[in-house]
Amino acid sequence: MSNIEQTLSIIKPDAIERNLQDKIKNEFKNNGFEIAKEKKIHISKQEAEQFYKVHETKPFYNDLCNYLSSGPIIVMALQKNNAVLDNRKLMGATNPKEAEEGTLRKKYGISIDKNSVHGSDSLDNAKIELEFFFKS
Ligand code: IDP
Ligand code: MG
Repeated sequence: MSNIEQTLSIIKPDAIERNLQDKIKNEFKNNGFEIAKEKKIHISKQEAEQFYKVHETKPFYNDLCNYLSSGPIIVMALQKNNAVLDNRKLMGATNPKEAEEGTLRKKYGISIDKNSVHGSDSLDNAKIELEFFFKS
């Protein structure tokens, strides 16, 4: 049965800085994702704080928001069957040191804070996060 979903993916500043965007986009395409929407933006700290609001009580919140607003990012709506879970699998664990071989964070991530990609963690959050960046 088909279960087409869209999930929000972000290529984070550390990956853009190292010019990895085409490689990472090809990884998505080669794994069956269609890039349904895409834009390159540079968000403010305030926007990063809104986006990561679920983490506002975490000790790393301030650094995280400074980081996501530190340079350009590419935000994408990725579409395929089971896109949310499949993207999380393709990304790998939050900490690149713990990520499985072949995953994006293992291949491209530098550290837990510079882990190259974001992906929505549930279908509900995907809808909220897509709306955040692609308000119609
Ligand atoms: P996720 O990106 O795998 O969903 P989350 O727990 O939602 O991971 O955390 C959001 C982002 O916050 C991570 O991608 C990572 O960049 C950063 N982060 C998470 N945990 C830590 C930490 O312990 N120290 C520093 N940064 C962290
Ligand atoms: Mg998360």
